[in-house]
Parts: sequence; structure tokens; C-alpha cells
Amino acid sequence: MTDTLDDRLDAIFDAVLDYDDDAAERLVRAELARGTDLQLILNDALIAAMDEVGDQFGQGTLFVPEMLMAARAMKAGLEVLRPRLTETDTAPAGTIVIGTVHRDLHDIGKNLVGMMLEGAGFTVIDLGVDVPPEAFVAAAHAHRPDVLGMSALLTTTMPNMRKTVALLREDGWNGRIMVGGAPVTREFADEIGADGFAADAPGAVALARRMTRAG
Ligand code: B1M
Repeated sequence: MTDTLDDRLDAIFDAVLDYDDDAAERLVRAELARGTDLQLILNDALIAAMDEVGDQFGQGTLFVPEMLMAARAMKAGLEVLRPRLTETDTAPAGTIVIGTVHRDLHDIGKNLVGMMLEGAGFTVIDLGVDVPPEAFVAAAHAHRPDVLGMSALLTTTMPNMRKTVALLREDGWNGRIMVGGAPVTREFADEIGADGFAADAPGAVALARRMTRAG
């Protein structure tokens, strides 16, 4: 029987590592009902589990199918948190278009960033994954966002972030561009001409607020 907070967070971590969607969902729901801090559930259980999966993949002890199953369990837990992360009582803060760059299928971090932006009062238009530069440009025209956000999780797809920034600027779009994702750095953001970089979802909210002067 698990009773301390650490034990219960470990159980969520293990559910993701066991690829057990049902347990991840049930345990996160139980933790929410207990009033546990959302950031603890996210950082110490769900994200920590994905980091462990990444480490095991890096060591060659776990493979793509397992990585996919773990991601599904993580997403099941994250969906339980969605209503709490997106609920807001602040005034509309602006519009953000967000997407994962071309040839990149990672969306958990982007989704989390999107949820927390919604929670901060932003209207979020999510273009999904594998978004070609031209689609970001089309969305910039269609939605006229205050901020356009791009996520990349692969060193091989970071160049597509650069291409997208270049195409947006070539096209004359002068809104703010925010970039993020595990391999992305502030230096890279500066180098490609983005207006800002955030290392995590709370950082993305703080940056979006600064970019829109909403906070
Ligand atoms: Co992939 N994968 N993957 N993967 N995967 C990584 C990224 C990797 C680091 C694993 C490893 O080697 N240790 C590695 C990349 C190496 C590199 O490029 N340097 C890797 C690889 C190699 C691959 C494949 C190439 C594997 C293969 O096929 N041989 C393949 C590529 C597929 C493709 O995209 N074309 C692949 C596939 C997959 C799955 C599909 C199986 C699955 C993704 C499922 C999904 O997302 N729906 C997957 C997963 C799950 C991972 C790991 C394990 C976890 C990623 C994750 O969700 N983290 C990952 C290892 C790792 O990151 N530790 C790995 C949790 C998430 C909350 O964090 O996304 O970093 P993160 O987001 C954070 C911040 O980065 C930031 O805020 C978020 C919240 O704090 N952030 C932003 C993110 N976007 C932002 C945008 C912003 C601001 C902040 O502004 C707009």
C-alpha cells in the first residue's frame, strides 16, 4: 500500500514505465483529488518518467515501440491534468499559434506548453506536429497571433525551426517568435532570429506574458 507522497509519485512514475495507461490515469486522478500540487505530479512523476525512458533509450535498453507506449501512458496522466492546467480566471491575454516543426513527431512538451498558456489566459491555436514552414506562415496570416511558438525535440529537426523563422521573416511577418524543446538553447534561438526561448512550460508562459506585455 502506498501512502507517502513520494511513494504515490513513484507509483505514477512506475505506471508510465510499465506502459500502463489505466494506472497512470487512475493514480493521477487520485493525486488530484488529494490536492497534490500539479507541478509536483508533472515534474516529479510524469516528466521524470519520460526522462527515464529517454535515458534507457539512449542506453539501448529500451526501443521506439516502448518509448511510444510510455508516451501514451504519460499522455493519459496529462489528460487528467488538462482541465486544471487550462482553467483560467484571467482576462484574455492574446493569441498564440503553436506547433512542432517539420519532420518532428514529439508533442507532449508542446501540448503541456499549450495547456499552461491557456491556463494563463491565452487563446492557443495548436497546429499539431510535423508542421512545414509554409503551414506556420499560413497560420500566421490566418490567425494573426501575438506570438508564434515552435517546438523541436530532435537535433535533426532544429534546422526546420531556422527555415520557418526565415520564411516568416521573408514573408514580412513581424510578430514575436518563441522557440523551445529539449535540444533548443537560448543561443540557438538568437542565432536563428527568434525573439525568445523558454526551457519549460512555466518559462514559456512567463515569456509569452513579456512578449504581449500582459504580465
Ligand atoms: Co523521441 N527522441 N524519437 N520519441 N523521445 C528523444 C527526444 C531523445 C532525446 C531520446 C534519446 O535519445 N535519449 C532522442 C533525440 C536525440 C536528439 O535528437 N538529440 C529521440 C529520438 C532519437 C527519436 C527517434 C529519432 C527514434 C527513432 O525512430 N530511432 C524518433 C523520431 C520521430 C520523429 O519525431 N520524427 C523518436 C520518436 C519518439 C516517439 C514517437 C516514440 C515518442 C514521442 C511521442 C509523442 O510525443 N507523442 C518519443 C519520446 C516520448 C521521447 C522522449 C523519451 C520523451 C520526450 C517527452 O515527451 N518529454 C525523449 C527523451 C527526453 O526528452 N528525455 C525522446 C517530456 C516533455 C514534457 O518534455 O518535450 O522536452 P519536452 O518539453 C518540455 C521542454 O522541452 C519545453 O517545455 C516542455 C515542458 O517542460 N518545451 C518548450 C517544449 N516545447 C516547447 C516550446 C516552447 C517552449 C518550451 O515554446 C514554443
